[in-house]
Amino acid sequence: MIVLYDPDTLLHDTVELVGAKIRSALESPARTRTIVEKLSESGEHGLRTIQSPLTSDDPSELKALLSIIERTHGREYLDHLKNAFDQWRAEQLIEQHENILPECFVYPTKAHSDPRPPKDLFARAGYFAFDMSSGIMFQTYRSVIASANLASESVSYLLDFKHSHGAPSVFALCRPPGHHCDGNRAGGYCYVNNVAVCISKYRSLSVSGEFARIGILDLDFHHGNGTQELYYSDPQVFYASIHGEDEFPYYTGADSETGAGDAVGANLNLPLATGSDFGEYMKKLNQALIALRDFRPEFLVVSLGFDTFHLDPLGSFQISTEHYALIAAGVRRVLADLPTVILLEGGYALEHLGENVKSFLEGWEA
Ligand code: SP5
Ligand code: ZN
Repeated sequence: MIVLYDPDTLLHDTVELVGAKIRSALESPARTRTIVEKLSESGEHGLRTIQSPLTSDDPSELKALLSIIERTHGREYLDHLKNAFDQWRAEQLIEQHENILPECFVYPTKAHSDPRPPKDLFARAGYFAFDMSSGIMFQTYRSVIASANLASESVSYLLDFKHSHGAPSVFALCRPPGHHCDGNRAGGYCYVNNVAVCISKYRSLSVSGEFARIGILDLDFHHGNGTQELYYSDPQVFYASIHGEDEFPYYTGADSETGAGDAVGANLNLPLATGSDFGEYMKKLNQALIALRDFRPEFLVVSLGFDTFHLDPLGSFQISTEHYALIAAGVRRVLADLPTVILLEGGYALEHLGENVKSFLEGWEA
């Protein structure tokens, strides 16, 4: 398996609120560092380092990536991610390692159905976010672009058998993750939806283009509200998710959410109760896999979170390191040889994250 990594993804390093205290976010650069260390140790996992188009001498690379990202995300939103920190710095003297967190969230009113982004920087941060876990620090945009580029490049590798040696799967060490954000809102540590980047890139490169049937399997502990939102009315994209019930992001993820319009039936939520064990998890996984197989996709994106691990600080499932190999093998058994991009989402048990990733990759390749 080819594993793609970009050191620029280590630059974003933000904070979150726990109670009334600010602490370093659990979604930290150390996550990717420990995975890279683990995979380098064993050597057999085809780790490749990619250069971000933001640091490339060729400006057309960045332009091409932005045109892919802009199929999903609004330009005003992207400009906010890019410029907010520098605007703050221009207004007042601030420390390099400060963070912009939202002051006021946008909400529906009887007077305005389409509120505009406020001028005030911190109010605008609330307009373009749905929670407080998506701070903007001075290097956030660089990592967001590097992360999206890994997603985009993984599709290029997949479609280029010269690189992939005929093995139709690529794993991208994306960071920050993506599945919680939609077109105009950051949240849950996510800023650009990397699954959407993969899908737009696939549509731009593949022979079937806009007609491609695409499956998404979301295995993060949290429901991928952003990804669901983006494809909820799209009959060409099937979204299946297994996640904790009544957990973050709280307002989506019920099994009654089945899609809209022509896409009714192309959205499958499989919530699992707090504390669910591997046996219960595998029942839901098999349901998701059969639904995906029956949809007959030509391309699969896996949103892979390791916050399903029994020791994860944000999860509650009872999944162990060895189970990840069985989960991966289960996916391969039902969806054998389907060209697949796997994107890293959550997973916060730092001491075990490397071995959990390794276990998944071994199960995938077995
Ligand atoms: C990508 C990803 O995994 N994002 C997760 C973001 C979760 N942020 C909210 C964490 C709130 C934890 N509150 C504890 C309640 C446990 N029931
Ligand atoms: Zn998660």
